[in-house]
Amino acid sequence: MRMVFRWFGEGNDLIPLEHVKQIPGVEGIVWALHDIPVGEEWPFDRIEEVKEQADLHGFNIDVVESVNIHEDIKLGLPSRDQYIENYKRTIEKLSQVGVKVICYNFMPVFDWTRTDLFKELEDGSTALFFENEKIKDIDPLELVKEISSNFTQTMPGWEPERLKYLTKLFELYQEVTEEDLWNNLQYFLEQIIPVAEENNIKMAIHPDDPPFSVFSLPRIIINKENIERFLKLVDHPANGLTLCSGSLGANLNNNVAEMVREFADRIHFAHIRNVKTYENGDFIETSHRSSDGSVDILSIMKAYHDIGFTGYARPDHGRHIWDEKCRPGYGLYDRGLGIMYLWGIWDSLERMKKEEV
Ligand code: DNO
Ligand code: MN
Repeated sequence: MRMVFRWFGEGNDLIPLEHVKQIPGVEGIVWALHDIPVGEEWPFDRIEEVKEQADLHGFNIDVVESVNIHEDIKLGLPSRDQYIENYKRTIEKLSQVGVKVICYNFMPVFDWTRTDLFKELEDGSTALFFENEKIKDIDPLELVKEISSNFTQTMPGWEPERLKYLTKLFELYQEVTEEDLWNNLQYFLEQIIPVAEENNIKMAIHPDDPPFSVFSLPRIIINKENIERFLKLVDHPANGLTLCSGSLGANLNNNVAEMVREFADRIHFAHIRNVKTYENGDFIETSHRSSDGSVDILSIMKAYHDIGFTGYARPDHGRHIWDEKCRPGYGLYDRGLGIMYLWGIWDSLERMKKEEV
């Protein structure tokens, strides 16, 4: 397991890389050019700039999260071909600086969806929260306004240039069924995977978050059956997964440890976090500890260990603790604690394995 840490870039992330360096066992940053509009080709000098910053701290830049997919590709519009070409050029450039994994998602309109970014937990910390009833009643535009008024930095997936087109996008998606979305994903993959392979890059789709339809938008990367279907769309190692325990875990029927075993050789990137899910469909993000949420992080780590996982892993969202002023879900402290929990489990498993021999 190769531990990495998501970092939003110089001037865009409040956490200095010096501090990330103080978390044990982190070898790389998970990065992106967050200010480049979705669909555009990434400029090579900007990519090199990130490499230089990472080099200064001895971090690798092997994992990019995310090169986002333009809506026209998801919608299957004729203009998608140009955006797919841009995506290919970006893959080629990323490969030149040694990138190995590209995380992306295929969720219509929104990346993750929550109703509250700072919901208080019993211990006074706050975390991202999803309230099922609220989602049913609220107009998506209202939610976006409410959510965006709570933070000043741009959140990936919630970029202003995308949100301006929200009403139009919703209209366009009215015509798109789940089957259409599958076809549009296949069209994208059939063009992208050969380029990824040539460039020694693994594509790693992130599951939908939450793993069910929100605002009547189609959602497809949501459970084991659908992931099986996804992997067969282009049955090649370069067409792989970012297995996110917290996203999938928001559906209590998803057994993430089982998925780790089943999809072992196609998991290129592991997102590890916990959520507490309630019967009414609400869920809140918790600490990484197994006993704090509904996702059995211990079994998941055991599964990764059993398959001999050598891919990249990162702690996913954390809570906001110790009065840290941070980007929702992406503070330093709780993700640092998360990493130590994950290493604690991993090291124990390693030691036990050695002692067995
Ligand atoms: C949620 C997070 C996501 C993720 C993107 C990947 O679990 O990991 O925001 O970054 O969906 O494209
Ligand atoms: Mn994730």
